[in-house]
This record gives sequence, structure tokens and C-alpha cells, in this order.
Amino acid sequence: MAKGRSWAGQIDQEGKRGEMMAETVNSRSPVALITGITGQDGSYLAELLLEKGYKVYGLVRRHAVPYFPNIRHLLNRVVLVDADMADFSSLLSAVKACQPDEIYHLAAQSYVGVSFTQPTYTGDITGIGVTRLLESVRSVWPSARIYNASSSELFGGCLAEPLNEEATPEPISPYAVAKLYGHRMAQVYRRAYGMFVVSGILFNHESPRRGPEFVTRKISLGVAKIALGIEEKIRLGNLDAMRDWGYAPEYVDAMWRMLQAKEPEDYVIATGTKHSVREFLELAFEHVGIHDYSEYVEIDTSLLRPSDVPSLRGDPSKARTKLGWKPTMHFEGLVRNMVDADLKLISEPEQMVSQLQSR
Ligand code: NDP
Ligand code: GDR
Repeated sequence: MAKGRSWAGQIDQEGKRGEMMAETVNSRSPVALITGITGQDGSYLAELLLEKGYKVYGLVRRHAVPYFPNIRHLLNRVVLVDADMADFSSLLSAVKACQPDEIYHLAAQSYVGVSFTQPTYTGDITGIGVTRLLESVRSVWPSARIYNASSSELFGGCLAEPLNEEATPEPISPYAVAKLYGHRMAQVYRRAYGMFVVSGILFNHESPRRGPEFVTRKISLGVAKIALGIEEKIRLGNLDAMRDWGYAPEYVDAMWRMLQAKEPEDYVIATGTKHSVREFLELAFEHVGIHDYSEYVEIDTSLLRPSDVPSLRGDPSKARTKLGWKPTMHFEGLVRNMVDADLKLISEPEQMVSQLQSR
């Protein structure tokens, strides 16, 4: 197998040049390894890379009952490799076995709320996990290009918006501290060892594949269940929080573009607009014909976080200019898309709705 990638370059809005070069310069398929393939982003990224002709490996950890709803439709097209972000030797073996041109590191304990109740676990998986992966790549396959999933949570305590790559991180949760550690380690490996490592500072992005504990999916599922008469209320925490919500399939395209760039650099990926949880809620209920949501929503103080990020809005100018990336899904479309998908999911009896209970 050829060592490392042999094609790269500037890309157009559709990402055409990279694909063309892959065909003409290199006859073998490029190889990608995705950590976190079973999650929201991993599943969309796997689809994107398969479309582009990649051979796709996906790293999965052990489950007592393996059930991968986001990638069930891809199971005969990707190769799953067993490893855990907590275990260095399994990561080393995975990298050695796959010999990837590109690694997309998405695996994490990704729920900010849980990071307050499981701070050391979050630090280990979301933070130190990045170093375990970087070190295993450096040891056995240093030519691989690495995408590291960083986060807008880095800027949780920042007041100035919109936030770009130059903003000074101010993490205010254990999750954000762990992500900042990973972000910095990615920069260290780039600088110290000359490895092609980039971090995408992605702002919130959602889809019908979003985990059911995140607020957007919790609302879309809750509204769908209320509309269909299955449930009576949604319990929520802070409705005033504001986020820059984009559409996940568009954000995984940005990850791919970052690894096709000439130089390894970090990028903010965002829509540049923000909305409150309350607005999301109102629109979701409006979409099923409920104009006053108040009787269907209960504020549960146990869902308030010890410190919550009040507002985040990003500035994706650098990604637009250097990667030709721009988001197209607007907020209203995103809300409608998620509610419609959950109405369909719940209406189909064969779907395992019981597995999608929110916390
Ligand atoms: P998800 O929570 O949907 O997916 C997380 C993935 O990590 C799952 O595949 C999960 O596997 C895997 N994972 C968790 N722990 C381990 C472990 N110990 N070993 C191996 N795999 C593990 O996240 P998203 O897809 O939403 O996000 C992808 C990445 O981007 C994450 O790192 C997240 O923190 C970050 N991010 C996400 C944003 C968003 O808005 N979605 C914004 C900014 C950053 P399993 O199925 O076994 O649980
Ligand atoms: P976030 O997403 O913390 O921004 O992290 P989440 O959807 O969990 O919360 C967004 C905001 O909504 C408020 N909120 C609630 N949140 C949840 N989960 N459940 C509720 O019932 C609820 N009620 C109100 C929260 O307090 C918060 O202010 C996401 C994750 O994908 C991270 O991995 C990623 O890094 C960041 O986005 C960018």
C-alpha cells in the first residue's frame, strides 16, 4: 500500500478539484479512518467520503448491545475497527492496521452537561484521548493528515461576537477545558513534529441524527411525540441560551475541505447567525400547528448547568475565503427538517422509538 497521500490542492465550491486529482494522480482509493463514526457527524462524514471514493474505516468501542442506528445503512460499505479512546494500544493497532491517508478524530464524550457530573472521564476521553491518537499516529503512520474536532465551547466565557480563529479561549465547562487541551495538543504536534494536523472550531450543528439528549433533538422529538399524542410535556432547562446552529451534513464537508488544503490551519465553522433555545422551541411547535407552547413545556431546574454558555455566534469568513465553504441551510429550515424527520420516525412502528428517550 502506498504511504501517505499523493494528492491535494485548492478546491472549488463543490470540492471538485480534489476529486479530479484523486482520479488522475492516484489510482488507488484514498483511505480514511473516522473515530466516532457512530455519532452524528461520523455518519454523515462516512457517507460523504464513500461518495468521494474513499475506503472508509470506522473506529468503534465495545458495546454490550451493539446498535448503530446512524450507520446501519452503511455497515456493508465501511470497515469497523475495534478501539477505545481510553486505550492507547488499541488506537496504535487501529492506525497501524488502516494506514490511513486521512484521520478524522470525532470521538468524544461530547455532552457538555454530563461533563459536570463526569469531569475526569470527560478529561480522559475528550482531552487526553486526542494525545493518545496523535501519539499513535506519530509512532506508526505520521504521514496521515489529521482532523481534530475542536469546539466553539472553547469560547464559552467570551463576550465579544462574532468569534473567529483569533478569539482568546475562555472555557467554562469541564468539556470545554478538555477540548481546549486537545486543540492545543493538535497545534503542538503540528509545530513540533511537522505533522498535518488541523482543528475545526465548529459551532453547534444539528440534524435528525443528533443524539436525543442535545436540546434541538430533544425538542424535535418531544414536539413530534406531543403532536402525535404520545407525550404531554417536554422538560427543559435554560431557554435563554443562544447558539449558532448549522446543519451537520454541511459541516462535515468543511472537515474534508480542511484536510485538502495546502497548509494545516485551524478554522471556525459557523453560520454567523444565532437564535435562542426559546426560538427553536416556538418554531418547532408552530410547525405542528401549536401556537402557544407554554402548556407543553416545563422548566426543570435540575437541567440547568452549574455554568452555562449564554451565547455563541461564529465568524466563518476564513473558511469561506480559504476553503470555499459556506452554509446554506437556514435556521427555520433546520427546525422544520428535524421535526418532520421525527414525526416520520415516530409514525413508523418498526422504528425503535424506545431507544430514543431523552434524559
Ligand atoms: P456524538 O456524541 O454524536 O458522537 C460521539 C462519538 O464518539 C460516538 O461515535 C461515540 O461512540 C464516540 N465515542 C465516545 N466515547 C468513545 C470512546 N471512549 N472510544 C471511542 N469512541 C467513543 O458527537 P457529534 O457527532 O455531534 O460530534 C463529533 C465531534 O465533534 C465530537 O468530538 C464533539 O465533541 C465535537 N463537536 C460537535 C459539535 C456539534 O454541534 N455536534 C460542535 C463542536 C464540536 P458511541 O456510539 O459508542 O457512543
Ligand atoms: P451545547 O449543546 O451544550 O451547546 O453543546 P446542547 O444542545 O446540549 O445545549 C445547548 C443549550 O441549550 C440549553 N438547554 C438544554 N440543553 C440540553 N441538552 N437539554 C435541555 O433540556 C436543555 N434546556 C436548555 C443548554 O443549557 C445549552 O445552553 C453542543 C455539543 O454538541 C458539544 O459537543 C459541542 O462542542 C457544542 O455544541 C458546540
